[in-house]
Amino acid sequence: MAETTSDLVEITGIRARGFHGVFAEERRDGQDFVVDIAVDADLAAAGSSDDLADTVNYAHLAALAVARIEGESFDLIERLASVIAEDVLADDGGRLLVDAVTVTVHKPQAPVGVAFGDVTVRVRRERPAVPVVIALGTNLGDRYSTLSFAELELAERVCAGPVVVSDYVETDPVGGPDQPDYLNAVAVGLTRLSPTTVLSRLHAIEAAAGRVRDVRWGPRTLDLDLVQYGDPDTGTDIVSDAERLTLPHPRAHERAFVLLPWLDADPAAALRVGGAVHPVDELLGGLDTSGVRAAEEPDAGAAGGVCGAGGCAGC
Ligand code: A4P
Ligand code: MG
Repeated sequence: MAETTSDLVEITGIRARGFHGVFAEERRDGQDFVVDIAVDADLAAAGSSDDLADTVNYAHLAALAVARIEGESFDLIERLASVIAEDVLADDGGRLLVDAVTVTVHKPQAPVGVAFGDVTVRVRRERPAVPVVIALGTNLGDRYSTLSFAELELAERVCAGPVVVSDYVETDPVGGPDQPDYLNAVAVGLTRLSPTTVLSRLHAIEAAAGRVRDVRWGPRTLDLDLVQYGDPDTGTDIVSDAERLTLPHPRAHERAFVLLPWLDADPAAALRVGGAVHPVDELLGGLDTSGVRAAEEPDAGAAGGVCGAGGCAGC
């Protein structure tokens, strides 16, 4: 099962006046509450880009905490800590980066009746497991070994629980320069990682399979696209128009080499297109599927190709 990253953004000592507590005086007079927030997030991109857009802004975290301290009164600081944690998971300022959050609430003026140093409550919340759809494509090297390597890596590094992978399909290349036919598949599973962490794990798996990014839409040993994150049928899917991570994938709805295998992996699949949610079989009805054929796996003994890929277990 995929582990979250060990990178952290942490802000401590966020102080504001609130009216939380079970006693009438606390509700009437208020007191100071102090909050610490630590978010687990993959900071590799920010570490190399030096761009605030690639990390969680600690000022945003502080604003969320202050809004809750000064907002609706709760009896318990356990509740205050929980709602702050839920707010951070639901809204990290559009970064889609937070894998988990730890919130500590201090109540140093609590009416304890004896001299004391501090009272604290700490909660840790992870993202709920949500459905994730990943398109796999390869047209260089030993394509079968590469896809089976990618399946194992997705199960290990991205997904929580079982991953359903479609049958492989042989497909005519769409767009780009003259290039060999592709082997495509779609994997459907659950993840507890943030969308940005999923994307960076996909890039790491591509790199381990020898992917070199030179020609856009050009031939590649392995392409892993995040087609959809969350469930559009329940409105929990993430929609993003950021260039570094567009969700759902902007071209998935027009590609038979994605939709046909996806339907194989999940016959009830649905995809959001321009605000409306469509069953994938309905979207497929409007597409030319003649460039997508069932793939015939070669003899196991014929495998070769990407056996140098780090950790490859498919050869
Ligand atoms: N990016 C933004 N959103 C996403 C997302 N949802 N999933 C960014 C994955 N990446 C996303 O991708 C370019 C940039 O898109 C990344 O930096 C990422 O941050 P890339 O994988 O580096 O380059 P690419 O794959 O050449 O570009 P792109 O736009 O992903 O191409 P497509 O749409 O994947 O098309 N024909 C057949 N038959 N089968 C194929 O699999 N694949 C392609 C590539 C073309 N023709 C094909 C196939
Ligand atoms: Mg791609």
